[in-house]
Order: sequence, then structure tokens, then C-alpha cells
Amino acid sequence: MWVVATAGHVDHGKSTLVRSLTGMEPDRWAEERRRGMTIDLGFAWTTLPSGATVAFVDVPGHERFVPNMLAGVGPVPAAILVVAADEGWKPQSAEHLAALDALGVRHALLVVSRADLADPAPARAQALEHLAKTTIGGVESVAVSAVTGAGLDELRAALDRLGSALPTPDLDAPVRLWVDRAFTIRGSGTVVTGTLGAGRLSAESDLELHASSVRVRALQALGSPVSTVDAVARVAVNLRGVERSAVARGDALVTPGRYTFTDLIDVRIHGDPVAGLPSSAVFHIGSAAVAAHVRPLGTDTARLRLARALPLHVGDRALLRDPGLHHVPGGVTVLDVSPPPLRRRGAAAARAVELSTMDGHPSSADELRRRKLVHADDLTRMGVPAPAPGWLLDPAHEESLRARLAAEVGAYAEQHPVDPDPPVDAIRSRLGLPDRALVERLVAAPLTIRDGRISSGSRLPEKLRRALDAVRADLDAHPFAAPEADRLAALGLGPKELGAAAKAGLLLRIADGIVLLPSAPATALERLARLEQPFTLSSARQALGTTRRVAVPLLEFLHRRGATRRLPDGRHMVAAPS
Ligand SMILES: Nc1nc2c(ncn2[C@@H]2O[C@H](COP(=O)(O)OP(=O)(O)OP(=O)(O)O)[C@@H](O)[C@H]2O)c(=O)[nH]1
Ligand SMILES: [Mg+2]
Repeated sequence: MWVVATAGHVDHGKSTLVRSLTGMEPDRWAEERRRGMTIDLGFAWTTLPSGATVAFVDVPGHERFVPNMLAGVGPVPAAILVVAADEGWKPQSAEHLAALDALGVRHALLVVSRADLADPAPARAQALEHLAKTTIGGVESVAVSAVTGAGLDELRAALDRLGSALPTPDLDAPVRLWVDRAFTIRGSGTVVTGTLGAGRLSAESDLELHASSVRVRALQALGSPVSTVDAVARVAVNLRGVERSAVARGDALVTPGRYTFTDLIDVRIHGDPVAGLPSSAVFHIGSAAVAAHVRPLGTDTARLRLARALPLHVGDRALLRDPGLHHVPGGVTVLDVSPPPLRRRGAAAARAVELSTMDGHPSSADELRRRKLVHADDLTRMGVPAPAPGWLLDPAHEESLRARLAAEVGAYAEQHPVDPDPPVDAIRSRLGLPDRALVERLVAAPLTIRDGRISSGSRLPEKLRRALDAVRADLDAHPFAAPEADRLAALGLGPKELGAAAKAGLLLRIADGIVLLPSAPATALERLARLEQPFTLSSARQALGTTRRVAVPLLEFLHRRGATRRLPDGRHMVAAPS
């Protein structure tokens, strides 16, 4: 099956043509038949001489119903432009053609209708001239009369040629079925219909509707139940557990995890200059028509804030229309479905420059360069093929993160001399990364991860080590000249750092603020043992070459250890070795 939409000015004979070709009535509503005018979309199908089935989406030509027309042609890859021989080119001939062009419809056929009423040649020449100016270019044309039947066989043959020239649909592509009708069938529940442009639908499969999961209960194509439907096709989907009121034209059923539901996009606008656009317009894609606030960014690019989120991909073609002005500005190409916020001063100007380099062609390398860090699942949802699963890092960004990580690990160690190894999560949050797995990936030798912490191998940070080296050098020269408070302060050695040094066995803390080398007690004992026993504090101070500030706590320290004894008269003696 393939699907073709009609297009053309009001009353030019679109519905009559569909009726003549299919024997089915495209004007479904009594009001349409009473007024002799199509209001909403009509659906019909027939078998062509080749045996192929073609389904028609018949659209209204009246200018008031252009939104319905757009909903019909939006998801359809081919169109029949109908121009009446007796009327020639008219405003909605032009508007519909511009819409087809903007939406990227490349395959079309010109039908000059009502050929029994006038010579079709002038209308044909006029229409071909307009078509030639669009990306549709040259097309086949057929003159027909629904009254006499002239040209209908030729038209059937031309339709077969149009159908066989269409690109083969990608059946592995994700599904995005834009709903054009939603109704209830007694006993079955909610049914939606649409044109399946790509991919494959199966009964009992799961889809997303408004970013939540729904299940397909049953499928129909061309009025008959089927278990799977391949694109391109008209399809009716019976949904399980979805209220009729929860779904309407303009919604889309999509393959789970394959589309970004977004209300903020950056786009390129083709045709009219962006500066001339109104600040509010209607964004049309598929069967959806959503109010959009337009913020120009650059000469042909803009940021659109949509009134509701739509499932979109980078590269989607859409259309912006100002309902007040009955003309179609050029189409829109979606450049970014997850654009960065523009908060900083100058961010909008920078973004405009960036957008000028983007073309809507999905590229993971470009996305990585711009985003620096992105999850493969998010790329997939943007319609950008991911080169690998999981988190993806721009190579240049990865290098700079690795350097920042090493610096953060060092900084953490300085702030936490006692426990210098930072928890992985502390570094994750300092680097502003969304996942521990990324930190683990950035940790490189000499750093390692041990027990959920990043270890730099050396227990003490560099700055602390240098300060301690200075103190130890002083003490090597004068073992009992404990550094004064101002010296310690100058070296950045507070109680925390001294505690860490003590823990690491680099210094011995004999009292608050009094540090010596760990070898000091043994050296002291050696010298004190050479004194006449017992000895006074004063002689101990002289033997050690120090002051009371150190001698008093040192003797207390030795006493606590049982290395010296204190006599009732206040003198000291070295305890006999036991
Ligand atoms: N003489 C003649 N009249 C035709 C032919 N095709 C359509 N008509 C008449 O033209 C009028 C409009 O035809 P429709 O098929 O309703 O036109 P339409 O393009 O579907 O109109 P909208 O859906 O309202 O845009 C009707 O009165 C038709 O009977 C034809 O080939 N010859
Ligand atoms: Mg009609």
C-alpha cells in the first residue's frame, strides 16, 4: 500500500476525483455532503492496474480549513495537486503547493480536473510553471473529467508510476503515527487512525502517547484486521486502556524511547526572513497544529516555544503559519530538539552563530561537540544515531574533565588531610557530572578507585608534604626546638594537618601545638640517661638544648610512658630498663 494526499483550491474537484477512482465517499460528514464542500479529511482506497493498493487522504480546499489540510498532508509522502481546467490557478492552489513544498513532499502528480468544462491546456501550463519553481519540480500531468470519465484510466496508470517512484519506506525506523482521527468503537474502546510513514506496527506492542506507555490491542488496515502493518499505510489502532478523551488529532503514537517529547526547539526557517515573522504563529507537523512563540536567533533561525510538547527529531520538516495571514511562509527544519537555555548575556548571539552552522542533518559527532556530554539514549530520542551505548563524551571535553578531576582530587586532599581520598560521589558533584560511572571512567593512573573512593596512592597531599618536610628538616638540625606557633601557621599546619602528619607517622605530637620528630623521645632518653640521676627540669632543659615550653610536656610525655619517674621533690630520673 501507498498513500497519497489531494491538494488544491476549493471546488476544483478533489473529492469527486477520489470518488471516481475508488467508488468510496471521502466526504464522511452529512454537513459536507449538504454543503458540497470538504471540511475535514476523507479517506478512501482502491487497487491500481499494477495490483498495488493506493489510499487517498482527501483534504479540504477552502481557506478556512487549511489546518485540516495540513493535518492530512503532513505525514503523507506524495500528493495529487488538482487544478480545475475552468478556473485555473487560485490562492489555495498556491497555498497548498507551498505547504507541500515546505513539508518536504517531493512526489506529486498534477491533475487538471473538470476538463469537460474548459480546455485544460492553459490551467496545466500555469500549474506546471508554479510546480517547477518548487522543490517538487517537474511532474506528470493528466487532464480528467469526472463527468465523462475521460483521462481516468490515464490517471490510474500515472498513479501507478507515482507509487512505484516513491522511496522504499524504512521498516526499521521508529514509528511516529500522527493521529488524524480518534473515536470509540463499542466493545473495543478507543481507536485512532493515521498515516504510518515509516516503521512497522504490531498488535500487542507498546507505544508511547504523550511520553507515557500504551499498548496496541488490535490493528486494522483498509478496514480489515491485521496483526502487523508496514509503512507506508493507512492504519487504525485500537488502544488498550486509553480513554477516548485522552487522545486527539495532533497527538502521536511513537516507538518507546525513540522520540524527544519537547516544547522547546531551535529551527531554521526557509523562505521569509525570520525578522518578518510574527512573535506567535502555529507550528504544524504531522497532524499537529500547536501555537508557537517565535524568538528570532539570527537571520534564518529561531527558537520556538510550543504550547504543548510534541515528539520530535532533529531534521524534522514542519511549517510555521500565521493564521491571520493566509499565506504559508517557508517550511521549518528542526535543528535542535533539546536546545541549551539562553540565560547568560550574549548567549542568544552565540547561539545564533552556532545555529548558522547546523543543517538538521543528524550527526552524533556534531552533537557531542556541542553538548560535550550526552547519553546515547538521549541521542536516540533526538533521532541522532548513537555511536555507542551509555554516556558519550566529546574527546576534548573528556581530557579537560580528566584534568579537572585530578585537580579536584588534589584539592579535596588538601581540605581533608586526615582522609585525603575523596568519595567518588563528592568528585562527581564537584565536576557536575550526572553519573558515578562517568567519574569511574575519568579516573586514570596514578589515580585508582578503592572502596568507593578515589585514591591518589600517596596518603598526604603535596602541599602538606612540603610543609612537613620543612618542619622535619628544622627538627633534624635541632631535635627539641619544636616549631613555634607562628612558624606552624606560616606553613599552613593547623591542628588538622598536624593530626594527619601524626597519623602518617611523620611527626609526634607530645602536647597541643608541640610537635617533634617521632624519634625525639628515644633521643631525649639517651641524653637524659647521661645526666646525674635524679635530675632537675633545668638540667634536662640544658641537656636537650630546649626551653621549658618543650621540656615540660616532653618530660610529662616520657613519664606517662613510664620511661622516667618523678620524685616527691619534683626531680626526675630515667627509669631502669625493665
Ligand atoms: N463538470 C464537471 N464538474 C466537476 C468535475 N469534478 C468535480 N466537479 C464538480 O465540481 C464541484 C466541486 O467538486 P468537489 O469534488 O466537491 O471539489 P473539491 O475540490 O473536493 O472541493 P473542496 O473539498 O471543498 O475543496 C462539484 O459540484 C462537482 O460535481 C468534472 O470533472 N466535471
Ligand atoms: Mg472535497
